[in-house]
Amino acid sequence: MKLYRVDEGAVVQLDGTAYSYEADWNELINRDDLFNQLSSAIGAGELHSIDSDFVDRIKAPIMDQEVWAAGVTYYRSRTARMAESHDAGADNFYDRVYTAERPELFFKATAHRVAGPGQAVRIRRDSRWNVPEPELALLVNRRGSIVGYTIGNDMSSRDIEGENPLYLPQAKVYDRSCALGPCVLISENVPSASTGILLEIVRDNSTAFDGSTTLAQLKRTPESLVEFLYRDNSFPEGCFLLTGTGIVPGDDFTLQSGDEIRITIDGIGTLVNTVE
Ligand code: DO4
Ligand code: MG
Repeated sequence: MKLYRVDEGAVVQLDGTAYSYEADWNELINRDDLFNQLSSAIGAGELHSIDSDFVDRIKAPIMDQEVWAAGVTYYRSRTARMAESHDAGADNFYDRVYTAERPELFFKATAHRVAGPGQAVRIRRDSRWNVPEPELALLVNRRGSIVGYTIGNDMSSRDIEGENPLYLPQAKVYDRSCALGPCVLISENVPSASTGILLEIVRDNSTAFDGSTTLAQLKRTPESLVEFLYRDNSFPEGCFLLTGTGIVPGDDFTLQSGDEIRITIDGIGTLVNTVE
């Protein structure tokens, strides 16, 4: 079952049929037993079906949720981080966090910094080396339960991050440094290890970069990341938690204005954004 946010509330999509659902987004995603509630409402004929053209009105699936992110959860990310921070003498930190019990978790965005499907993401003006980070994003309710999954783009300035690990918030948090969507897959089960994550960057109508990974490469479980995030930390309206990237373009690649970023996760869909 897929849940989309639109101006008037939400659209629920089940077995190819879309149903309109007027509800406050913050309240909806924090309901107990969301999956069964929505299934029962559809089964009981309480929702009316709508045309598929709602897809032109989809918003980022976020209102008052914070966005947080995990880092160095894939071996590919560990390698890339160690290389970019080697000259600063910081590679050891990334090596250690990959195997440590405590994960790297950092604040990423609030709703006004998030681009929805089809909207532009940004490169910060004081950076010269930038990449998208395609990540499985968890939607976690205020009680710390994972209620769904969406696609996240953790836009990152690699030169700023590599210069000094203390610059991480500047490399990661700026206006429209994050994209989420197009929908939330509402599911009681974590997507399987074989779930594919694909990234394609299109420049001047041809592929400038493509790469893929699977959730089998994710070193930590979603539940363990959430457990650390919610330790002595409350989220009154729930939160999104990006689970880290396993796809990093080569060191000679940087995003440019006009690039189209296409991120696909099996079972969820494709999130498309252009670079402003
Ligand atoms: O350690 C820096 C951040 C890494 C990150 O965002 C990732 O691995 O996805
Ligand atoms: Mg990341």
